[in-house]
Amino acid sequence: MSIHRPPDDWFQRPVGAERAWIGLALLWCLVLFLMMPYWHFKGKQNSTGEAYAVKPLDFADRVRRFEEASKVGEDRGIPIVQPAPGSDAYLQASMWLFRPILKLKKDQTYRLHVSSLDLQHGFSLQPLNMNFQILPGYDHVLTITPTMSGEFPIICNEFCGIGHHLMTGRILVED
Ligand SMILES: [Cu+2]
Repeated sequence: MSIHRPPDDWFQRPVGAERAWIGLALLWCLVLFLMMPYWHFKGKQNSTGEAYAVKPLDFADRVRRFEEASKVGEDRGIPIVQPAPGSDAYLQASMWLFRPILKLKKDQTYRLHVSSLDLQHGFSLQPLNMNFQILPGYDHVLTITPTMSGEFPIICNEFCGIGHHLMTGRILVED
């Protein structure tokens, strides 16, 4: 420990391998920095940026109405809902479940509204690894067009409490 200031000539310019590594690290920082705007325009899984303010209870209300209007089944108490192609679909996140289970048609486009009733959750679509934040107070609209049929689990990837590891949902896509 020292209470004296270092000598004025303490700095020595990096040379040789040290200089090369600093240069490489800086270059890589710039590449990653430029990837952000690049991916914003060229990435195929960006959100539309379309979002609206919504009160959590109002959103829950819309989800209930959506479920009642297009329900086609039920699995362990969670409704299975099949919206008309091209229409609005709703997904509600809350501690610690997603509802409803969505049944979509391949190659059809939907406007998927996602929001949370309580705190921040994560929407991670598997196995495609698409990720979005789900925030209470925001109705976030994702324009989605499934290109594969099958069953796609949704997992919450934002730690949200004691039941977080159990928080899963599903999107079913049929031909
Ligand atoms: Cu969670």
